[in-house]
Amino acid sequence: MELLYHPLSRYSQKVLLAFYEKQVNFYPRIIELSDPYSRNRFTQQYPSGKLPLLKTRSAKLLPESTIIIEYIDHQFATGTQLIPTDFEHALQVRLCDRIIDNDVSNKLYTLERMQIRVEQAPLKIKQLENEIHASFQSLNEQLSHYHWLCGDAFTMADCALIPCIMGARKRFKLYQFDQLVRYLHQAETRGSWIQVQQEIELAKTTALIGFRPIP
Ligand SMILES: N[C@@H](CCC(=O)N[C@@H](CS)C(=O)NCC(=O)O)C(=O)O
Repeated sequence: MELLYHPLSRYSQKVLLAFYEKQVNFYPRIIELSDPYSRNRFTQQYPSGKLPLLKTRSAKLLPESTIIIEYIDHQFATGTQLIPTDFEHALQVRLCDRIIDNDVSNKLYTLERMQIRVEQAPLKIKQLENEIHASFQSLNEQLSHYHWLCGDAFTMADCALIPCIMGARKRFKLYQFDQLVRYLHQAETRGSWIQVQQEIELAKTTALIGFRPIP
C-alpha cells in the first residue's frame, strides 16, 4: 500500500495515527501541494487534489481519511481496533469522527486559510472561533466520562481529535478545559502520536530551511 500525504496536513495526521496504531506497513509518499509540479502530477492522478489518499495493494485509490481508516481497520487485525465491533459503540465512534471533522477540523482549516489570505472578515473569524470553542466545551464534557473520547479504548474518534487539539492548543487557550488538557497530555505520550509529531517537526524544519525534494 502507498499513502500519499503531507505531515503538516491535519487529515493526513489523522490517517498516520491510524496506521501507527494498527502497526500496518505502507510506502510513505509525501506530496508537496505547494509545489506546482507536484500538485499538477497529483491532480492528474486524483483530480480533487486532496490529501490523504491511499493506493491499496490492488492499486485502487481510496480518498477521505475516515474511509481510509475504516478500510485498514477492516483489512488488518493487527494493533489497535479503531472501530469497535459492538454496533452501538461503533456508531458513537463514527458520529464523533463526523462531528470532529465537520465542526472542528474543517472550521480550523477555514480559519487558517482566512489568515493566510489576510481576509478582512473579523465577524466571520469571530463566529468560527466561537463555534470551535463551543465544540471544545462539549468535547471537554464528554471526556469527563471517558478515558479516551469514546470509552476506555483508543478509537478512530481519537485519530480525528488529537491532530485538532494539538494544532489549536495555543489559539484556543485549551488550558481552560481541564479534561482536554488531561487528554492532550495523555495523547502526547502515546507512541503513535510521538511518531506523527516527529514527522511534523521534520516537515517544519525542511520547510524552514527551504528544502524542496525533487519530485
Ligand atoms: N474530507 C477529507 C478532507 C481532506 C482535506 O481537506 N485535505 C486538505 C489538507 S488537510 C487538502 O488536501 N487540501 C488541499 C486543497 O484543498 O487544495 C478527508 O477527510 O480526507
